[in-house]
Amino acid sequence: MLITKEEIIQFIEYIENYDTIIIHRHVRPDPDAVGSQLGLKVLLESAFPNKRILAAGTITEGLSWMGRMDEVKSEDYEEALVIVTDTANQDRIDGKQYDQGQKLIKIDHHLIVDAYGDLQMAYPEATSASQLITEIALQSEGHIPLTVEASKLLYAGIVADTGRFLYNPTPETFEMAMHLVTYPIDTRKITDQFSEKSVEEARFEGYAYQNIQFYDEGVASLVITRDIMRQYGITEEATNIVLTIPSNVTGMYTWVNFIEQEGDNPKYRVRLRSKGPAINGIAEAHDGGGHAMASGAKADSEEEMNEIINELKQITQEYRQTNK
Ligand SMILES: [Mn+2]
Repeated sequence: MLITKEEIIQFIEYIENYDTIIIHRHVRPDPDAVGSQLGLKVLLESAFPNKRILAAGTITEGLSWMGRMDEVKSEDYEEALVIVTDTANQDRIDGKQYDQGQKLIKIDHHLIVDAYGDLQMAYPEATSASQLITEIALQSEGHIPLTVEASKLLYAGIVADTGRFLYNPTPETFEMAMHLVTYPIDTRKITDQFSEKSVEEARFEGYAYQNIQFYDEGVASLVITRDIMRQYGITEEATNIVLTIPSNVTGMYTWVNFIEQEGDNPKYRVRLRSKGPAINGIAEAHDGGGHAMASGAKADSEEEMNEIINELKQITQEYRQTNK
């Protein structure tokens, strides 16, 4: 268990003191954001049937299988406790009235860059926010017991943020998952929600596998034109599904996708990924930025695309030399 006993006691005290509780999470939600938000909502609803528990924010079409958001009005905040899950900084909170409540609680697993809230349960060593919500339920000594409905949502959040238990799961990750699967939930069905693709997407993946350039330097690149998107019936958003392909190819350390835009400014959107050298410097040099292993940039010409590929080759070669 990661969360301290004192924080759990404080958390339950806050919950007991408010009749209206509004739960927020980050913009452009992923399954962990929604899983932790709605998982906590259904837990509190079942433990405190007389309280009003509201989920704030906008949900995307792709996550509607997890549940729905509530309509939250300004006056709802007046006497409310507000909880924000899975959100490192206040700029990224979906729903700008999150600071209009009586008290604010943060529950998050990202690096601590913005310490906000009257109570902060921030544990970067947790692999998902859903893992932390599960812990709260287990540590609550019966005040907020787990339910089947919550287990589905929290399991989905854990599965999504760990890439189906592939990315650095910890003993706590498995421990929480173990408790969740003691409930009658269809884990296969939940996992399938993340791996299923349409026929168009499957065909487009085939195109990507055939057309990715693999360079000896350990760099891979793929150009996705508007023509190709049209031909395969794929939206620009869906082109994301081929981005990770080179990560499973032996000898590849950095890779890039160039996605052609409608207009000329920029001509290409650039998605950069790495499992070795930091690539955010290259992204910054090309009108972008991001994380060391995942960044975005822009390219205005074929020439700039080649520049980016050459820069990747250079840092990748350097990285391979120093990490033999
Ligand atoms: Mn998360």
